[in-house]
Amino acid sequence: MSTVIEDVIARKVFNSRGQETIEVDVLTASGFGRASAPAGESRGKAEVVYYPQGGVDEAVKKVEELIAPELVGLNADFQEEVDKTLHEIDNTSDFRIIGGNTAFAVSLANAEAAANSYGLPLFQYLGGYAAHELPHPLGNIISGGKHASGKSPDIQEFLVLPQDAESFLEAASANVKVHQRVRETLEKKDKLFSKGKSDEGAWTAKVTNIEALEILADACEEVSSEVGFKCSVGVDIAASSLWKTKKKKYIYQNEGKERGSGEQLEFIKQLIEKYHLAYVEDPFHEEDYESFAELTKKTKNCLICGDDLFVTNSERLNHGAKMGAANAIIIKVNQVGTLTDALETIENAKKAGYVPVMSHRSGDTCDWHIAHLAVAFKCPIIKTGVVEGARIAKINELVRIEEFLEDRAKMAEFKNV
Ligand code: 2PG
Ligand code: MG
Repeated sequence: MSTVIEDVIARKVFNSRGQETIEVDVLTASGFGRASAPAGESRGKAEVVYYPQGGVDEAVKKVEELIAPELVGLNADFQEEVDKTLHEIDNTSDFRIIGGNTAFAVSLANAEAAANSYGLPLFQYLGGYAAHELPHPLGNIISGGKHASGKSPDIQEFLVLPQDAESFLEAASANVKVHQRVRETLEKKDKLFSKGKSDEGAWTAKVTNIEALEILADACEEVSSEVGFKCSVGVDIAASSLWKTKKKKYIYQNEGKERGSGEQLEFIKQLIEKYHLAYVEDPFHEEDYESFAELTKKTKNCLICGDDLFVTNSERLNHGAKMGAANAIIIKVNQVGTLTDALETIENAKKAGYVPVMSHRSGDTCDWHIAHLAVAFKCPIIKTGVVEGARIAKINELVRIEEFLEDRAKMAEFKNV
Protein backbone atom coordinates (compact mmCIF):
# COMPACT_ATOMS: atom_id res chain seq x y z
CA MET A 1 0.00 0.00 0.00
CA SER A 2 1.38 3.41 -0.97
CA THR A 3 -0.11 6.88 -0.64
CA VAL A 4 2.53 8.60 -2.76
CA ILE A 5 0.90 10.81 -5.40
CA GLU A 6 1.63 9.53 -8.90
CA ASP A 7 -0.54 11.81 -11.00
CA VAL A 8 -2.94 14.75 -10.82
CA ILE A 9 -5.34 15.19 -13.74
CA ALA A 10 -7.84 18.01 -14.30
CA ARG A 11 -10.76 18.44 -16.69
CA LYS A 12 -13.64 20.76 -17.40
CA VAL A 13 -17.10 19.42 -16.41
CA PHE A 14 -20.45 21.08 -15.53
CA ASN A 15 -22.28 21.87 -12.32
CA SER A 16 -26.04 21.52 -11.69
CA ARG A 17 -26.63 24.96 -13.26
CA GLY A 18 -24.76 23.91 -16.40
CA GLN A 19 -21.87 26.21 -15.58
CA GLU A 20 -18.37 25.02 -16.37
CA THR A 21 -16.45 23.78 -13.36
CA ILE A 22 -13.22 21.94 -12.61
CA GLU A 23 -12.88 18.26 -11.73
CA VAL A 24 -9.62 16.78 -10.49
CA ASP A 25 -8.37 13.19 -10.18
CA VAL A 26 -5.53 12.35 -7.80
CA LEU A 27 -3.86 8.97 -8.28
CA THR A 28 -1.61 7.25 -5.80
CA ALA A 29 0.12 3.90 -6.25
CA SER A 30 -2.78 2.22 -4.41
CA GLY A 31 -5.72 4.55 -4.69
CA PHE A 32 -7.75 7.15 -6.52
CA GLY A 33 -9.71 10.26 -5.57
CA ARG A 34 -11.94 12.57 -7.60
CA ALA A 35 -13.58 15.88 -6.74
CA SER A 36 -15.40 18.63 -8.63
CA ALA A 37 -16.01 22.17 -7.40
CA PRO A 38 -19.40 23.78 -6.66
CA ALA A 39 -20.31 27.45 -7.19
CA GLY A 40 -22.37 29.98 -5.26
CA GLU A 41 -24.88 32.42 -6.74
CA SER A 42 -25.08 34.66 -3.67
CA ARG A 43 -21.40 34.85 -2.80
CA GLY A 44 -19.73 36.61 0.09
CA LYS A 45 -17.39 39.42 -0.94
CA ALA A 46 -14.55 37.93 1.12
CA GLU A 47 -14.69 34.50 -0.55
CA VAL A 48 -11.59 33.40 -2.44
CA VAL A 49 -11.54 34.00 -6.22
CA TYR A 50 -12.96 30.89 -7.95
CA TYR A 51 -10.85 30.84 -11.11
CA PRO A 52 -7.80 32.54 -12.56
CA GLN A 53 -8.26 34.92 -15.49
CA GLY A 54 -9.22 32.69 -18.41
CA GLY A 55 -11.69 30.69 -16.31
CA VAL A 56 -11.90 26.90 -16.05
CA ASP A 57 -9.68 26.32 -19.13
CA GLU A 58 -6.90 28.28 -17.50
CA ALA A 59 -7.49 26.46 -14.18
CA VAL A 60 -7.05 23.09 -15.95
CA LYS A 61 -3.78 24.38 -17.42
CA LYS A 62 -2.60 25.50 -13.98
CA VAL A 63 -3.15 21.97 -12.66
CA GLU A 64 -1.20 20.46 -15.55
CA GLU A 65 1.63 22.98 -15.60
CA LEU A 66 2.05 24.19 -12.03
CA ILE A 67 0.25 21.95 -9.55
CA ALA A 68 0.80 18.39 -10.81
CA PRO A 69 4.60 18.73 -11.08
CA GLU A 70 4.76 19.96 -7.45
CA LEU A 71 2.38 17.36 -6.00
CA VAL A 72 3.64 14.24 -7.75
CA GLY A 73 5.95 12.50 -5.29
CA LEU A 74 4.30 14.04 -2.19
CA ASN A 75 2.38 11.82 0.19
CA ALA A 76 -1.41 12.16 -0.13
CA ASP A 77 -1.58 11.23 3.54
CA PHE A 78 -0.07 14.60 4.44
CA GLN A 79 -3.10 16.77 3.67
CA GLU A 80 -1.62 19.82 5.38
CA GLU A 81 1.50 19.65 3.25
CA VAL A 82 -0.53 19.26 0.05
CA ASP A 83 -2.70 22.25 0.98
CA LYS A 84 0.35 24.31 2.00
CA THR A 85 1.89 23.55 -1.39
CA LEU A 86 -1.26 24.87 -3.09
CA HIS A 87 -0.94 28.10 -1.09
CA GLU A 88 2.73 28.40 -1.97
CA ILE A 89 2.13 27.86 -5.68
CA ASP A 90 -0.60 30.51 -5.64
CA ASN A 91 1.13 32.91 -3.25
CA THR A 92 -1.83 35.32 -2.91
CA SER A 93 -4.32 35.68 -0.06
CA ASP A 94 -7.35 34.84 -2.22
CA PHE A 95 -6.15 32.09 -4.60
CA ARG A 96 -6.51 34.39 -7.59
CA ILE A 97 -3.57 32.83 -9.45
CA ILE A 98 -4.61 29.16 -9.47
CA GLY A 99 -8.27 29.70 -8.45
CA GLY A 100 -9.96 28.78 -5.17
CA ASN A 101 -12.11 26.19 -6.91
CA THR A 102 -8.97 24.63 -8.40
CA ALA A 103 -7.45 24.41 -4.92
CA PHE A 104 -10.73 22.98 -3.60
CA ALA A 105 -10.91 20.19 -6.21
CA VAL A 106 -7.25 19.23 -5.73
CA SER A 107 -7.51 19.32 -1.93
CA LEU A 108 -10.66 17.15 -1.78
CA ALA A 109 -9.49 14.71 -4.48
CA ASN A 110 -6.24 14.29 -2.52
CA ALA A 111 -8.09 13.45 0.72
CA GLU A 112 -10.22 10.93 -1.10
CA ALA A 113 -7.17 9.37 -2.81
CA ALA A 114 -5.52 8.92 0.59
CA ALA A 115 -8.67 7.36 2.09
CA ASN A 116 -9.10 5.11 -0.92
CA SER A 117 -5.44 3.99 -0.71
CA TYR A 118 -6.14 2.74 2.82
CA GLY A 119 -9.44 1.19 1.73
CA LEU A 120 -11.33 3.46 4.13
CA PRO A 121 -14.45 5.56 3.62
CA LEU A 122 -13.49 9.26 3.58
CA PHE A 123 -15.29 10.09 6.85
CA GLN A 124 -13.40 7.37 8.69
CA TYR A 125 -10.06 8.28 7.18
CA LEU A 126 -10.53 11.92 8.25
CA GLY A 127 -12.38 11.45 11.52
CA GLY A 128 -11.17 8.08 12.76
CA TYR A 129 -13.22 5.63 14.81
CA ALA A 130 -14.70 8.53 16.82
CA ALA A 131 -16.63 9.75 13.74
CA HIS A 132 -20.00 8.08 14.18
CA GLU A 133 -22.49 10.94 14.51
CA LEU A 134 -24.91 11.82 11.74
CA PRO A 135 -25.78 15.48 11.07
CA HIS A 136 -29.32 16.85 11.05
CA PRO A 137 -30.38 17.71 7.48
CA LEU A 138 -31.35 21.38 7.04
CA GLY A 139 -33.39 21.43 3.83
CA ASN A 140 -34.51 24.13 1.45
CA ILE A 141 -38.29 24.14 0.81
CA ILE A 142 -39.12 27.50 -0.81
CA SER A 143 -36.68 29.69 -2.75
CA GLY A 144 -36.54 33.45 -3.11
CA GLY A 145 -34.00 36.26 -3.39
CA LYS A 146 -31.11 35.60 -5.77
CA HIS A 147 -32.10 31.94 -6.05
CA ALA A 148 -35.43 32.73 -7.74
CA SER A 149 -36.96 35.42 -9.94
CA GLY A 150 -40.31 37.05 -10.73
CA LYS A 151 -42.75 37.50 -7.87
CA SER A 152 -40.98 35.17 -5.45
CA PRO A 153 -40.15 36.15 -1.85
CA ASP A 154 -37.26 38.50 -1.05
CA ILE A 155 -35.89 36.09 1.57
CA GLN A 156 -33.55 33.62 -0.17
CA GLU A 157 -34.37 30.33 1.58
CA PHE A 158 -37.21 28.94 3.68
CA LEU A 159 -35.78 25.89 5.39
CA VAL A 160 -36.84 22.94 7.51
CA LEU A 161 -34.76 21.55 10.37
CA PRO A 162 -35.95 18.27 11.89
CA GLN A 163 -34.84 17.67 15.47
CA ASP A 164 -34.94 14.66 17.74
CA ALA A 165 -35.27 12.16 14.88
CA GLU A 166 -33.77 8.85 15.88
CA SER A 167 -32.00 8.34 12.58
CA PHE A 168 -30.75 10.35 9.64
CA LEU A 169 -33.07 8.42 7.33
CA GLU A 170 -36.10 9.43 9.42
CA ALA A 171 -34.99 13.06 9.47
CA ALA A 172 -34.41 13.10 5.69
CA SER A 173 -37.82 11.56 5.01
CA ALA A 174 -39.51 14.13 7.26
CA ASN A 175 -37.92 16.83 5.07
CA VAL A 176 -39.32 15.17 1.95
CA LYS A 177 -42.78 15.09 3.56
CA VAL A 178 -42.57 18.82 4.33
CA HIS A 179 -41.46 19.51 0.74
CA GLN A 180 -44.47 17.55 -0.61
CA ARG A 181 -46.93 19.11 1.83
CA VAL A 182 -45.81 22.59 0.80
CA ARG A 183 -46.30 21.68 -2.88
CA GLU A 184 -49.89 20.61 -2.14
CA THR A 185 -50.61 23.92 -0.40
CA LEU A 186 -49.05 25.93 -3.22
CA GLU A 187 -51.16 24.01 -5.76
CA LYS A 188 -54.35 24.77 -3.84
CA LYS A 189 -53.42 28.42 -3.40
CA ASP A 190 -52.49 29.12 -7.01
CA LYS A 191 -54.15 27.19 -9.85
CA LEU A 192 -51.34 28.40 -12.15
CA PHE A 193 -48.55 27.09 -9.87
CA SER A 194 -46.06 25.55 -12.31
CA LYS A 195 -44.26 23.28 -9.79
CA GLY A 196 -41.10 25.15 -10.72
CA LYS A 197 -38.01 24.48 -8.61
CA SER A 198 -34.86 26.48 -8.02
CA ASP A 199 -31.28 25.22 -8.41
CA GLU A 200 -31.49 23.78 -4.91
CA GLY A 201 -34.73 21.89 -5.62
CA ALA A 202 -36.88 24.24 -3.51
CA TRP A 203 -40.23 25.48 -4.82
CA THR A 204 -40.39 28.78 -6.66
CA ALA A 205 -43.79 30.36 -6.20
CA LYS A 206 -45.65 33.66 -6.31
CA VAL A 207 -45.86 34.15 -2.55
CA THR A 208 -44.78 36.86 -0.13
CA ASN A 209 -42.22 36.33 2.65
CA ILE A 210 -44.98 35.99 5.20
CA GLU A 211 -47.11 33.65 3.07
CA ALA A 212 -44.06 31.41 2.55
CA LEU A 213 -43.45 31.32 6.32
CA GLU A 214 -47.11 30.56 7.10
CA ILE A 215 -47.26 27.74 4.53
CA LEU A 216 -43.99 26.23 5.77
CA ALA A 217 -44.88 26.58 9.46
CA ASP A 218 -48.21 24.76 8.87
CA ALA A 219 -46.50 21.99 6.90
CA CYS A 220 -43.88 21.58 9.63
CA GLU A 221 -46.55 21.33 12.29
CA GLU A 222 -48.51 18.69 10.38
CA VAL A 223 -45.42 16.62 9.57
CA SER A 224 -44.13 16.92 13.15
CA SER A 225 -47.27 15.32 14.53
CA GLU A 226 -47.23 12.68 11.82
CA VAL A 227 -43.61 11.61 12.37
CA GLY A 228 -43.51 12.14 16.13
CA PHE A 229 -40.56 14.54 16.32
CA LYS A 230 -40.17 18.26 15.87
CA CYS A 231 -39.58 19.82 12.46
CA SER A 232 -38.75 23.52 12.86
CA VAL A 233 -38.69 26.40 10.42
CA GLY A 234 -35.46 28.18 9.46
CA VAL A 235 -34.51 30.92 6.99
CA ASP A 236 -31.51 32.18 5.09
CA ILE A 237 -32.19 35.89 4.68
CA ALA A 238 -28.98 36.31 2.61
CA ALA A 239 -29.20 39.95 3.68
CA SER A 240 -26.10 41.09 1.77
CA SER A 241 -28.20 40.64 -1.40
CA LEU A 242 -30.88 42.99 0.00
CA TRP A 243 -28.53 45.64 1.45
CA LYS A 244 -27.97 48.86 -0.49
CA THR A 245 -24.89 50.56 0.95
CA LYS A 246 -25.68 54.06 -0.39
CA LYS A 247 -29.19 54.07 1.06
CA LYS A 248 -28.08 52.15 4.19
CA LYS A 249 -31.23 50.06 3.89
CA TYR A 250 -32.38 46.53 3.18
CA ILE A 251 -34.61 46.67 0.11
CA TYR A 252 -37.41 44.12 0.09
CA GLN A 253 -38.48 44.70 -3.49
CA ASN A 254 -41.42 42.33 -3.78
CA GLU A 255 -42.73 43.22 -0.37
CA GLY A 256 -42.34 46.92 -1.23
CA LYS A 257 -40.53 47.68 2.04
CA GLU A 258 -37.22 49.25 3.01
CA ARG A 259 -35.68 48.54 6.41
CA GLY A 260 -32.79 50.29 8.15
CA SER A 261 -30.52 48.22 10.46
CA GLY A 262 -32.70 48.75 13.55
CA GLU A 263 -35.90 47.92 11.66
CA GLN A 264 -34.24 44.82 10.22
CA LEU A 265 -33.33 43.67 13.72
CA GLU A 266 -36.90 44.15 14.93
CA PHE A 267 -38.30 42.40 11.85
CA ILE A 268 -36.06 39.35 12.33
CA LYS A 269 -36.81 39.20 16.06
CA GLN A 270 -40.53 39.18 15.33
CA LEU A 271 -40.13 36.39 12.77
CA ILE A 272 -38.15 34.31 15.27
CA GLU A 273 -40.83 34.75 17.92
CA LYS A 274 -43.88 34.32 15.71
CA TYR A 275 -42.68 31.31 13.72
CA HIS A 276 -40.48 29.78 16.45
CA LEU A 277 -37.56 29.84 14.04
CA ALA A 278 -34.80 27.42 15.00
CA TYR A 279 -32.31 28.79 12.50
CA VAL A 280 -31.62 32.21 10.93
CA GLU A 281 -28.73 32.62 8.49
CA ASP A 282 -27.27 35.96 7.41
CA PRO A 283 -29.96 38.23 8.89
CA PHE A 284 -27.66 41.23 8.28
CA HIS A 285 -25.20 42.20 5.57
CA GLU A 286 -21.68 40.80 5.59
CA GLU A 287 -19.93 43.69 7.38
CA ASP A 288 -22.48 44.24 10.14
CA TYR A 289 -20.93 42.19 12.96
CA GLU A 290 -22.56 44.53 15.53
CA SER A 291 -26.14 43.71 14.53
CA PHE A 292 -25.31 40.00 14.47
CA ALA A 293 -24.03 40.35 18.05
CA GLU A 294 -27.10 42.30 19.17
CA LEU A 295 -29.54 39.80 17.69
CA THR A 296 -27.59 36.84 19.15
CA LYS A 297 -27.78 38.46 22.58
CA LYS A 298 -31.49 39.18 22.28
CA THR A 299 -32.70 35.79 21.06
CA LYS A 300 -32.98 32.39 22.66
CA ASN A 301 -33.37 28.90 21.26
CA CYS A 302 -32.46 29.98 17.76
CA LEU A 303 -29.22 29.46 15.85
CA ILE A 304 -27.98 32.73 14.38
CA CYS A 305 -25.67 31.65 11.58
CA GLY A 306 -23.03 33.55 9.62
CA ASP A 307 -22.42 32.59 5.99
CA ASP A 308 -21.36 35.63 3.92
CA LEU A 309 -20.31 37.15 7.26
CA PHE A 310 -17.59 34.57 7.93
CA VAL A 311 -17.02 32.90 4.53
CA THR A 312 -15.47 29.90 6.39
CA ASN A 313 -12.53 32.19 7.18
CA SER A 314 -10.86 31.81 10.58
CA GLU A 315 -9.87 35.46 10.92
CA ARG A 316 -13.38 36.69 10.19
CA LEU A 317 -14.77 34.11 12.61
CA ASN A 318 -12.34 35.12 15.36
CA HIS A 319 -13.28 38.78 14.87
CA GLY A 320 -16.98 37.91 15.16
CA ALA A 321 -16.46 35.58 18.12
CA LYS A 322 -14.84 38.37 20.17
CA MET A 323 -18.06 40.35 19.79
CA GLY A 324 -20.48 37.46 20.21
CA ALA A 325 -21.68 37.83 16.61
CA ALA A 326 -23.79 34.74 15.77
CA ASN A 327 -23.62 31.30 17.39
CA ALA A 328 -23.35 29.16 14.26
CA ILE A 329 -21.22 29.24 11.13
CA ILE A 330 -21.72 27.93 7.60
CA ILE A 331 -18.82 25.81 6.36
CA LYS A 332 -18.33 25.84 2.59
CA VAL A 333 -14.85 24.58 1.79
CA ASN A 334 -14.73 26.41 -1.54
CA GLN A 335 -15.18 29.76 0.24
CA VAL A 336 -11.60 29.35 1.55
CA GLY A 337 -10.09 26.88 -0.94
CA THR A 338 -8.62 23.98 1.02
CA LEU A 339 -9.68 21.29 3.46
CA THR A 340 -6.97 22.36 5.94
CA ASP A 341 -8.26 25.95 5.99
CA ALA A 342 -11.85 24.77 6.48
CA LEU A 343 -10.84 22.38 9.26
CA GLU A 344 -9.02 25.16 11.11
CA THR A 345 -12.19 27.27 10.95
CA ILE A 346 -14.32 24.37 12.22
CA GLU A 347 -11.97 23.82 15.15
CA ASN A 348 -11.95 27.52 16.04
CA ALA A 349 -15.72 27.60 15.75
CA LYS A 350 -16.10 24.73 18.20
CA LYS A 351 -13.66 26.32 20.66
CA ALA A 352 -15.70 29.52 20.52
CA GLY A 353 -18.96 27.61 21.07
CA TYR A 354 -20.29 28.04 17.52
CA VAL A 355 -22.27 25.29 15.78
CA PRO A 356 -20.58 24.43 12.46
CA VAL A 357 -23.09 23.84 9.64
CA MET A 358 -21.60 21.95 6.67
CA SER A 359 -23.12 23.31 3.45
CA HIS A 360 -23.62 22.73 -0.27
CA ARG A 361 -23.62 25.57 -2.84
CA SER A 362 -26.57 26.52 -5.02
CA GLY A 363 -24.63 25.37 -8.11
CA ASP A 364 -23.31 21.98 -7.03
CA THR A 365 -22.26 18.66 -8.53
CA CYS A 366 -23.18 15.09 -7.66
CA ASP A 367 -20.08 14.86 -5.45
CA TRP A 368 -20.95 13.60 -1.99
CA HIS A 369 -17.83 14.74 -0.10
CA ILE A 370 -19.63 17.12 2.23
CA ALA A 371 -21.63 14.18 3.63
CA HIS A 372 -18.33 12.65 4.77
CA LEU A 373 -16.91 15.97 5.98
CA ALA A 374 -19.94 16.60 8.20
CA VAL A 375 -19.51 13.22 9.91
CA ALA A 376 -15.68 13.35 10.04
CA PHE A 377 -15.52 16.87 11.51
CA LYS A 378 -18.57 16.46 13.75
CA CYS A 379 -20.73 19.17 12.21
CA PRO A 380 -24.15 18.55 13.80
CA ILE A 381 -26.09 20.09 10.88
CA ILE A 382 -25.74 19.70 7.12
CA LYS A 383 -27.44 22.15 4.76
CA THR A 384 -27.89 20.36 1.48
CA GLY A 385 -31.41 20.65 0.09
CA VAL A 386 -34.20 18.06 0.11
CA VAL A 387 -34.58 16.98 -3.53
CA GLU A 388 -32.64 17.44 -6.84
CA GLY A 389 -29.75 15.29 -8.03
CA ALA A 390 -26.82 17.19 -6.57
CA ARG A 391 -28.60 17.41 -3.15
CA ILE A 392 -29.82 13.82 -3.11
CA ALA A 393 -26.24 12.68 -3.83
CA LYS A 394 -25.23 13.98 -0.38
CA ILE A 395 -28.41 12.85 1.41
CA ASN A 396 -28.15 9.31 0.02
CA GLU A 397 -24.47 9.11 0.93
CA LEU A 398 -25.40 9.93 4.54
CA VAL A 399 -28.00 7.16 4.44
CA ARG A 400 -25.20 4.79 3.35
CA ILE A 401 -22.85 6.08 6.07
CA GLU A 402 -25.58 5.50 8.65
CA GLU A 403 -26.02 1.94 7.40
CA PHE A 404 -22.24 1.37 7.39
CA LEU A 405 -21.95 2.49 11.04
CA GLU A 406 -24.64 -0.02 12.09
CA ASP A 407 -25.51 0.29 15.79
CA ARG A 408 -22.69 2.80 16.42
CA ALA A 409 -24.61 5.37 14.32
CA LYS A 410 -26.12 8.17 16.40
CA MET A 411 -27.67 11.53 15.60
CA ALA A 412 -25.39 14.44 16.57
CA GLU A 413 -26.42 16.82 19.33
CA PHE A 414 -26.25 20.59 19.34
CA LYS A 415 -27.25 23.34 21.72
CA ASN A 416 -29.33 26.46 21.15
CA VAL A 417 -32.26 24.67 19.62
C1 2PG B 1 -26.26 30.13 0.73
C2 2PG B 1 -25.96 29.23 -0.43
C3 2PG B 1 -26.42 27.82 -0.35
P1 2PG B 1 -24.99 30.09 -2.65
O1 2PG B 1 -26.42 31.35 0.58
O2 2PG B 1 -26.26 29.66 1.85
O3 2PG B 1 -27.76 27.67 -0.04
O4 2PG B 1 -26.22 29.82 -1.64
O5 2PG B 1 -24.32 28.80 -2.90
O6 2PG B 1 -25.66 30.68 -3.86
O7 2PG B 1 -24.07 31.06 -1.98
MG1 MG C 1 -26.34 31.57 2.91
